[in-house]
Amino acid sequence: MSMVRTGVAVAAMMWAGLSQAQDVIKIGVIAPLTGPQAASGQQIVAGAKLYQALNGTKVGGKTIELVIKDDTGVADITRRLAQELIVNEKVAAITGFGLTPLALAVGPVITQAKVPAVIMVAGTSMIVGTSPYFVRISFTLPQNTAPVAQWAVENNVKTAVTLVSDYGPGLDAAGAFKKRLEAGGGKVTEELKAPLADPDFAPFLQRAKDLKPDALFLFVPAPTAGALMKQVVDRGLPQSGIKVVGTGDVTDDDQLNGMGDGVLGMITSYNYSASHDSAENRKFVAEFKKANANRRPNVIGVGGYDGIHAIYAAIAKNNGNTEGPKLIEAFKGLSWTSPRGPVSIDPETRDIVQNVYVRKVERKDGELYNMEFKTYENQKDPK
Ligand code: VNL
Repeated sequence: MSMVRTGVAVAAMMWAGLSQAQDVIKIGVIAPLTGPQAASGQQIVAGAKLYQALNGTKVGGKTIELVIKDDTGVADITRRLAQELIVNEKVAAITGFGLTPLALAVGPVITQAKVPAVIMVAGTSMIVGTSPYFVRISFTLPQNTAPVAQWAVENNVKTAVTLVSDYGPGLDAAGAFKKRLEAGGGKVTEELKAPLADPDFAPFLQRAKDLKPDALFLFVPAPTAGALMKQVVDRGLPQSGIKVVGTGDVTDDDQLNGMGDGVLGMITSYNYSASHDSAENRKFVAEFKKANANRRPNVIGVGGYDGIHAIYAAIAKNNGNTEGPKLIEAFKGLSWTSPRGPVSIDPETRDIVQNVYVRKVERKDGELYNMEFKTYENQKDPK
């Protein structure tokens, strides 16, 4: 009798364990939490955790569990972690990817395993086309560059020099700037490229100053912005008669206050500003600061937040079914109001469609902000 009862009890416990496992959906978050890109990883994780803190962990009766891993910004580690998360943890999707090479490294893994990967940061245009399982909620560099190039055309810039980090997003940004400026009658007179790792910007900035163009266009990945802009300001470029412009990566919200008054007046275009004037953003910024020792969210923080939102929305749309081929379909055509403004996922390309804003660095309430003054609505990647 007691053996029967024990058997029943064990079976009941096993059943409880099994149904509990089935009720949990694991999502792998791979981010550079240490190393030179650590600032990006911290923003990803802070944004992702904030989404769960504000919206709970339940979707369609299941519990969403984030499994967070540090790839240290090294692509081979990103790939290995993706494999381990898929094979051992049985994650329904992976997300994160703080740099273009880190996203590209997981393409073959997700294609083979048929597991969706949601890109929260990487911005090189071609990434999403390399696997039918990629979705992007961040931005593309051509998308974020075209409006500031248009601003240059409209503000009498006839000659420009471009200075970018020498890898995918930098080449995309420089190419997009040149295309727009030259379509508007201007000319890029020199295309400078600085190494991605440990760059010394001094010789490039001196070269740009000597060339005396009407404008200097800049792109570096956001965590490098502070180092670049210190050199730009120290060399007096903004005062030299050259209009210094860029994508919003170089006036990164996470570091803008540390750049000082030398960056006042700088024009950039971007998909997100911490000063974006909407109810959703005011709440997002206030809650992010509260949860992160008053740190300001940047484009990557909002990427972490929106990436988890997109995953929740896709799982909800499928009533909790997370089979890879069905889950990737559910991302197509999603639309929502992000802290950055209205966004959607293009069902054809799986890339983000969003507003891009032209902004100017101004002082507000004692702090530096990128103040939006012109909006280009519903921008796709301008292929
Ligand atoms: C990339 C593009 C990375 C823009 C960034 O910061 C950024 C990338 C980490 O595609 O590697 O601001």
